[in-house]
Amino acid sequence: MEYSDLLIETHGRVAVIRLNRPKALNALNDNMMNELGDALYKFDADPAIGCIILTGSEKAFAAGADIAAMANYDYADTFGGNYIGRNWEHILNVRKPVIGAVSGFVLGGGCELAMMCDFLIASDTTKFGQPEIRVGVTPGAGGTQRLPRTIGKSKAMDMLLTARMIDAAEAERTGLVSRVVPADKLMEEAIAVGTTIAAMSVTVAMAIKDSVNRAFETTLTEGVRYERRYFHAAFGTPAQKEGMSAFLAKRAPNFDGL
Ligand code: CO8
Repeated sequence: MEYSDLLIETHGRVAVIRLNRPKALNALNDNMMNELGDALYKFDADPAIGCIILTGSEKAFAAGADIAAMANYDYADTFGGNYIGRNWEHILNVRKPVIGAVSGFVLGGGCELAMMCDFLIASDTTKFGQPEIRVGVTPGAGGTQRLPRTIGKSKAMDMLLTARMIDAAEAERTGLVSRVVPADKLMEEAIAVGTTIAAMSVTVAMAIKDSVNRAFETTLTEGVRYERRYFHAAFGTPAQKEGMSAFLAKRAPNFDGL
């Protein structure tokens, strides 16, 4: 598939998917979401890739769903024929780690997409917001659900009800992002982090990701039980043999292909 709204690169075992509709600040439309799903699934299935980075431009990761495309929809379009959202959650099916490397505007559906990544590295120019209320709609891809779980109810309500944007420093304080770096170092840092992850066993990385995500869907006791199954199963993998024997032999592990 040729992509018109994405740019794709690989750096060793790290794939970079870049949202690319610069004239509309990467506003997310149907075509882009279809292409994103296609690219994510391809890299998830590619044994040469161990980690995926989702990014945008320095000015905007994404300024939200495409308002021009949605403005004239009625209920039948959104729920029925066009069904906005049918192609928004492919990213949640990706089993390999997905890092969001964000900069500039991360708004509305852009913030919701970012929150579907496994963790976020942000440039110091990033602004996060859920300004849907200002265009007369509620969030529709998890903003009212993932944001309060991530940053707490009070700050989430503040952002969702006032449309206030928060900057990268506030986002880091609240736990929305894991690292903040200067804008001109964003991709260097993200690719370095991605390379670190991709050098681990992809099987174990996928198990950890699945187990962490389980924490948001179940009780603590069930979650720990789920984790324990993966821990026991790890002893059936070549990665455990390699990792532990490398440690005991005081050498670096080689998880290539494991
Ligand atoms: N949709 C379409 N076009 C956009 C969007 C958008 N979300 N954001 C910016 N653009 C376009 C502008 O229309 C403009 O185009 P043009 O040059 O042709 O006029 C271009 O990008 C540049 O934008 P501005 O001139 O406005 O740039 P500024 O630097 O002055 O302002 C802002 C930047 C603050 C980001 C401003 O553009 C803005 O407020 N954008 C809208 C933000 C917003 O409201 N986002 C939420 C949209 S609703 C949503 O995301 C719902 C998601 C639900 C998903 C559900 C799936 C199931």
